[in-house]
Amino acid sequence: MPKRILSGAQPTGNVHLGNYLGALRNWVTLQHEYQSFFCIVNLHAVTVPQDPKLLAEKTRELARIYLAVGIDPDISTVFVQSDLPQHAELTWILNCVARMSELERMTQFKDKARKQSENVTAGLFDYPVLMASDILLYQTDLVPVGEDQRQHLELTRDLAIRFNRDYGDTFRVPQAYIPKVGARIMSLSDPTKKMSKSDDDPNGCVMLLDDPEAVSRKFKRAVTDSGTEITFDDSRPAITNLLTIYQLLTGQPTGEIESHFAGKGYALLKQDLADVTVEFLRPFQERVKGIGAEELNRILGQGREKARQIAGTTLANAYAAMGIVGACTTD
Ligand code: ATP
Ligand code: LTN
Repeated sequence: MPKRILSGAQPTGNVHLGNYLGALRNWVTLQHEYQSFFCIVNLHAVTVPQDPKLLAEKTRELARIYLAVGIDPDISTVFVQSDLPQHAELTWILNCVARMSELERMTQFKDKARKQSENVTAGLFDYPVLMASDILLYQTDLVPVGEDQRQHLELTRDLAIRFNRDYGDTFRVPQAYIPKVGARIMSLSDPTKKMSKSDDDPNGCVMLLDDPEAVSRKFKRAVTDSGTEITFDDSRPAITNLLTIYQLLTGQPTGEIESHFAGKGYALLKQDLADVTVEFLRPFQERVKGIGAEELNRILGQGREKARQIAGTTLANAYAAMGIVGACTTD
């Protein structure tokens, strides 16, 4: 049996190059090697306020993006988190295993709570437990995510180990799978911060659905380092970030890229990078448009059925292990 992977992204805002290069792109490769589950985590999205109409639209748009980047629904399971009530049910169970103190240590919670200060929901605090449920329900071996999710993965492992110890072997203990190159794409306007859709400066972030003009403009305005050298060098984070994006999109080795740009100026690097990005985005955006509503319904329905079989069994086992009997685990 091939090992199983599961990952997910929130249907909020717009998907950007950081999401693609740090996450989606790896999923596409991994699906050929692993039994793969890719989830659209709309229940995570509502841990902060969302416009209901927009959330519904973005949920389907993200499913289209998964498919258009190359996730193949015939070999991978693509599904929407809220279509499986088991995610919310297992979250309750794991809430009774997780400790307040360990959730209080989560840096993503602390960052997000600081930004919102007053209206921090219990759901935001509980976000990592819902994520643990997503992962543990499918007896996942590996979880491909960006570096920023490492702490959540550690928590997931701790919860699985604790549950198994206290109630008997129920969950497979998963591992994070964090790619070495491109795990963290930085903002074009501030290379000390990760590229993020919540960036205050919209020029820092190239969206997968941006038109060619926006792509060129954003790369043209990208900040650079002092000096003129175009080489991969950790002490020059802005240029290294641009070169990393170039490398991931072209697949060329480091040395080849450095000699291509040797003696050339930053303006040319930015122009080349914009061209490469536009060429990558054009067919992708065509595919997004080409996925009709009925086809999407069929794919997500098929994903839900495949997911339900596994999630239902795991949840039933977890209930039984805890002595929660007579519980209805099918919907
Ligand atoms: P944002 O910070 O833009 O709001 P996010 O982390 O909330 O992004 P999600 O949609 O939840 O985005 O995550 C999708 C995936 O993209 C995750 O695996 C996350 O680790 C990854 N990711 C997000 N930003 C980057 C980045 N700048 N570089 C690499 N990977 C990233
Ligand atoms: N927290 C993740 C999204 C996420 C996820 C998951 C990733 C929710 N559930 C399960 C992997 C596995 C994020 O913000 N990127």
